[in-house]
Amino acid sequence: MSFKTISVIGLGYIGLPTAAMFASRKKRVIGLDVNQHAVDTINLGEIHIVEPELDILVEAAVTEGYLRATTVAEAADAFLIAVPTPFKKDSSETPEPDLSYIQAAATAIAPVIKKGDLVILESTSPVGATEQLAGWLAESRPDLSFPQFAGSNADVNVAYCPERVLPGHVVRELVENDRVIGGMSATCSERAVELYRCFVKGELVVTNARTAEMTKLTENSCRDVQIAFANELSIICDKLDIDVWELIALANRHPRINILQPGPGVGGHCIAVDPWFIVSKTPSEARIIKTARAVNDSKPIWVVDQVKIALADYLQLNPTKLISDITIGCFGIAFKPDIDDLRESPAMWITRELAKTHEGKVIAVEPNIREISGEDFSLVSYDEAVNSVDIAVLLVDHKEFKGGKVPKTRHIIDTKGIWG
Ligand code: SAJ
Repeated sequence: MSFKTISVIGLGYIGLPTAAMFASRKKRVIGLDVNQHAVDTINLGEIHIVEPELDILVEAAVTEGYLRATTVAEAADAFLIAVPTPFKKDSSETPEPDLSYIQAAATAIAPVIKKGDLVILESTSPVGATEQLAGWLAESRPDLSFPQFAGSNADVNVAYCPERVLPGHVVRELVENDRVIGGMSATCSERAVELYRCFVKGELVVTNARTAEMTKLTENSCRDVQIAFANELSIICDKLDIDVWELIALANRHPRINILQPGPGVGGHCIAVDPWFIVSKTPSEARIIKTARAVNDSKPIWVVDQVKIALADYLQLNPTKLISDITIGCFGIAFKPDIDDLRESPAMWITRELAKTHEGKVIAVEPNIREISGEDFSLVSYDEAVNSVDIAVLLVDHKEFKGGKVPKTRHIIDTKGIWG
């Protein structure tokens, strides 16, 4: 049976592009979200998030009548859950994943699912979350059978199929990337492959649900560990008076070495979060993964300390100046280059920390953001900052800064090595 109607639950950075992609293949798509503003915006053919090319896709999908958003679940042939999975904000050393959004999605769709439907979890999740989702659905619908009991004969098929797209390239990567398909039974996987075949040109590689869940966590944890290695090197090199950028470039000439780049820390809503999903399940075993998190989380603190050292040096060289006379300029506040996303941004954390603690002025340059309010620092133009800062802190390697004017001060803390 082919999929005529597809419901996408959670219309955020992953759900909305996925919904638009199915709609572009002339599937009837119903987008479900709890955010009325998002629903209204999409129904006008507009988007509430920043992602290249997505606006054109959504406008076409809504205008042609293939995509419609709602806050109330409706019947469909396939349900794709793409809701957030943050971790719980408690004081424990190892943050625990919060599956309440997945549970809420299960509660919302349970009344409308029927025999023959396919339910897919796309949200980054701890191992076992897909089985948990199937458990919640089974509790709500005792009249239907699910794969944890009925295997390939289940009335409703359930699979885990993680996204692995890079923000800023989502529309292209959704189509081109290979995709891991983790069904709870062979039939679940077959049905999921059939669904994604609608638009995915990459390979659809089948495994079981638990392995698919762990694959996604492994990819992001691997990157976190590799970045931690680079960040640790940068601190070691600072102590030993070695240029870390030159060092990495030299080491990377070895045919089997590929070291990533250090920076002010690791940001975003994936790499800084997902490793905890492994650590919380296996705290005694996930030692490198946990240490990498600690190394990356401590890097912004190290950068702030570097600024304090620069401040002391500045005062020593300029004894007539007071600390309150000194202007610190932060170049970049986004979590990575050439985007406007501030989520878990180490650059933003550093800028805020400096603005909170420094007695003088703190200004910031962020080419991808026009205005900012409620902060203790102000956004200024690149030119203004270059000409007025006493201490410059380069935090993001935005294209505007690469090869751009270098601030006129000898006190530069360049966390990305672009003003060398
Ligand atoms: N970073 C460094 N040094 C590097 C590379 C990155 O410090 O050499 C920093 C960035 O500045 C940023 C953070 O790491 O603060 C994360 O950036 P990223 O570009 O590595 O990753 P994300 O968070 O934008 O997207 C990741 C991707 N995962 C992998 O590359 C393994 C993407 O494919 C996933 O789909 C996405 O997470 C996700 O949604 O899980």
